[in-house]
Amino acid sequence: MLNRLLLTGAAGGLGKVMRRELAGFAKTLRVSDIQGLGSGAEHEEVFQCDLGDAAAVNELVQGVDAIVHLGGISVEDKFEPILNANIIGLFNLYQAARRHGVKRIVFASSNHVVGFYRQDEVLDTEVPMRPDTLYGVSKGFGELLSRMYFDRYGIETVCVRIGSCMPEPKDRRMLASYMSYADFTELMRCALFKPEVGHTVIYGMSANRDVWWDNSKAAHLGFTPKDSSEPFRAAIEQQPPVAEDDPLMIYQGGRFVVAGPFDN
Ligand code: NAI
Ligand code: 15L
Repeated sequence: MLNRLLLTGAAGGLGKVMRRELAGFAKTLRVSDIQGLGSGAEHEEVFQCDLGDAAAVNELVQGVDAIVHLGGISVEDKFEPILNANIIGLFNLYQAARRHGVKRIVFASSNHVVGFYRQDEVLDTEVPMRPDTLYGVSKGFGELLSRMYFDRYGIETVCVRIGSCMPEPKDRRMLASYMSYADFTELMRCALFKPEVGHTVIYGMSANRDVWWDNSKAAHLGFTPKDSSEPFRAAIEQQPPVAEDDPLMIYQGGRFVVAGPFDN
């Protein structure tokens, strides 16, 4: 068990679930977000701050053993908020981790770093990135930044290219990209407690029937998903048909490949 674990993005969809699930991983769970998080349970410390605020992030990271970093912009957006949260914010986090001797971070990357690959391709974790959005580019930055902090300072990071981690898959594409909360929690356990992880990239998916991603190069994490999108297939196949040329059915990133806004 860790002494103190920091969870960022704790007010988000996945963060709310992890706030509950990670409680057993550390004596103290420090939870953070730019949004309010309530007063906090007995085992929690609550820090509300903007990841773009370097001084606040420095204070946030002080005294923690490890970080599960879910905070940031989680879909396509204008460049400014992505720059603040996902690029400057991530730099602030790693700088603080270096200063305070944090040894391990789990970084919520995204399948959108490879969103322009087609759905009939199977990708391992070393294929060239083909981001589908500015959002995807920012996650690619995070993977590179964490690599540099490992090579220079020995801070270990597991970058999880999360597929679609939500209560259930919402459309045909997510039958391949779905990851259950239980499988995500198990991946967090592997990523936080395996003795050595170095710098590892892994796709975050359940044991789905249709597979776009090959995690063999991350086998040392010992992660075995148990759930699958199959129980949801029948309901999803009842949805209205999707046109063959709809990006939802062509690209791994689905409709993110056409998501705006590029307004300047
Ligand atoms: P979410 O959008 O629900 O949660 C993100 C949280 O980050 C929010 O609570 C938000 O307030 C916080 N945040 C945004 N800007 C911030 C800032 N400047 N400072 C501090 N906090 C800030 O996203 P979700 O679904 O919970 O995802 C969590 C992480 O996992 C995100 O980094 C997302 O990119 C990544 N991810 C999630 C996937 C999923 O299927 N849920 C798929 C791929 C990646
Ligand atoms: C992501 O990166 C997003 O954060 C999430 O909201 C989902 O849309 C997911 O990817 C996806 O590709 O389904």
